[in-house]
Amino acid sequence: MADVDAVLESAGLKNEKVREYVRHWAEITSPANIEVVSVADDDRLIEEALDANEIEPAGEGLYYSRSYYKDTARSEERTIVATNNESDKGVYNNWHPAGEMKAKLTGLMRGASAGKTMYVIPYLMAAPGSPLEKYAAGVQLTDNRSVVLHMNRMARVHVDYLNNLEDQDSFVRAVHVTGDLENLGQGTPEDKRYFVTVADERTILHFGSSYGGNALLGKIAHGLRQAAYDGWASRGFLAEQFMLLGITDKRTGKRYHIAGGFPSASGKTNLAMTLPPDALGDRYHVEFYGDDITWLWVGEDGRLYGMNPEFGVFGVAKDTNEGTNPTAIESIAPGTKAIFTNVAYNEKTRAVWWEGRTKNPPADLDGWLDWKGNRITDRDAAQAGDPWAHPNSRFTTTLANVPNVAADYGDPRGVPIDGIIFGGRTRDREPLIRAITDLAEGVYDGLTLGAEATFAAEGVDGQLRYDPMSMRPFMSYPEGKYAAHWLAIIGQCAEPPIFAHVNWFQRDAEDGHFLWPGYRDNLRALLWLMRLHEGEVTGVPTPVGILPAKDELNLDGLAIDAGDLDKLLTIDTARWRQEMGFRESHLAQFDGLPEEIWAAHRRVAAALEE
Ligand code: OXD
Ligand code: MN
Repeated sequence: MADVDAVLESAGLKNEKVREYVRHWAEITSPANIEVVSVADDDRLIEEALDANEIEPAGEGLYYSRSYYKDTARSEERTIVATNNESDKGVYNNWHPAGEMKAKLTGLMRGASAGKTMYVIPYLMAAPGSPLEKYAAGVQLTDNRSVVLHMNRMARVHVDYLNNLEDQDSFVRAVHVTGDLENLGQGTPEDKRYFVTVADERTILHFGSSYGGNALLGKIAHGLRQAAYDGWASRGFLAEQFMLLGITDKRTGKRYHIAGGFPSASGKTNLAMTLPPDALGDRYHVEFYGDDITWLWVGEDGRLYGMNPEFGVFGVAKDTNEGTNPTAIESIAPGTKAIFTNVAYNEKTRAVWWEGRTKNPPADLDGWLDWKGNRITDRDAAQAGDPWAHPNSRFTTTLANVPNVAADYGDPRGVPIDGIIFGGRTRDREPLIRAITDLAEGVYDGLTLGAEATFAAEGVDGQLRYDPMSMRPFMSYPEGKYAAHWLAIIGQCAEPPIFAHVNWFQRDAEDGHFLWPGYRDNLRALLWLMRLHEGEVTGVPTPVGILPAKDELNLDGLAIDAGDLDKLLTIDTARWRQEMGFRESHLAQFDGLPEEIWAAHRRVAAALEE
């Protein structure tokens, strides 16, 4: 093995605590080489990855990668939050003792990088100078070059972030070892994969995957699980799986910022990157800040501030096209250095394609390979309908490539948050938008967020798969304490944000058509929310929140059936009463849920009975 100290010295890595950590894990994982990387190495690493056939060219300045076919998604069952204190055990965090997990992972990682290069990735999950900077530094070790290429796009990567730390020891230790992917028993009782965050030691140990959702540790484990734990342990901030966007009213000059959580497949990335509908484009400018993570804290002026700790977007490709998300399409145009993963790829033309990219797949099948690398022309009749791309195929691009990225997206002060929204995919019951002005009721609404089970096997008809605040896969401490922490942080705000629940997916009970056009028109609901917050409209009170009066929604340029609009703006009380029963059992799982949350639940239930 290389002389670790000589390598770190020549890379300018001066932080002695980081050096100790690299030495420690290099001894365990036994790589053949060690290399410290920064974003400046990206072009060289791309060339090396192309030469090694780890990635393929996908047009000018675009790249294609394929992960092992059993390694294509985050694995929630194999993901664990460990600590040294059993009272950290919650419902969703899959808690295990730290000692047991560290021993297990050390065993699995021992010698497991033999013959490979260990890349040292010093990163920052914040804009430098952020008030949360001390929670943002990390060093990921990985034996996978493609993971480095992704981290270069998703985080700020440079040794200086670690050299310049005020407390040289305050960085997240994030170790990623790919393992022998073909022999890990993915999804079987012998599954050897472990994705562990040892939250009270700020150490992340992920073994057995090279897919982004398990392997980009800055994003998935640090940005959410570790940061949520740090935010609670310090009583200082919240880290949530939220998008963040800005709206400027060009007429009044006012700017608004809205953050929000949506369970997967509920349109979070499309909303984050939205543009105004054409008819409102002259008046409103919509800016993108982030599509997946927001850290939130209270500023000295008593306002809630938010920032996206990421540097890029790891977006779901499926159904992304010029109609659903034109800004995403521009962000992966030639020259952006975007990387596509597990989409379909044409080995002759270097084109990529995924379901929903165009209405029909390319007509000329010559050269097309599906996400597993199999020729489309070799498919037999039974395979003819199989998707070309994996449903969880992705594009990875930097924030700066998104055409409507906010000019101040890198401002370390973050942006003041005016609204927090929650939204699931719900075919009935949930109106287009209902605003909530009471803090406990807003937090209660977030805790009961859910999306419909997509098919019968996943759940009872009409019952949601609850995903509190869209953090179910990232919960790192008990839900009761999580709720109390939310109440405490937002409770400190002198000017608290308004809450709202949105639903773009309500359908007609008879013929199933979507009642609301969705996509860019969703801005209309958010504009109403901001007007309500400003006291410009009053809305219509209901037991579950304030709904827009019909004439308060800006419908300029939108042709919508009057009957559909009525349904979008009313409450189905009987259906809501049924929902309250499901909510009660959901919340009852959580130990120590604050009385304010139960009181909010009882208030809503009582109002529905009136
Ligand atoms: C996720 C992601 O898996 O953002 O949630 O990639
Ligand atoms: Mn996510």
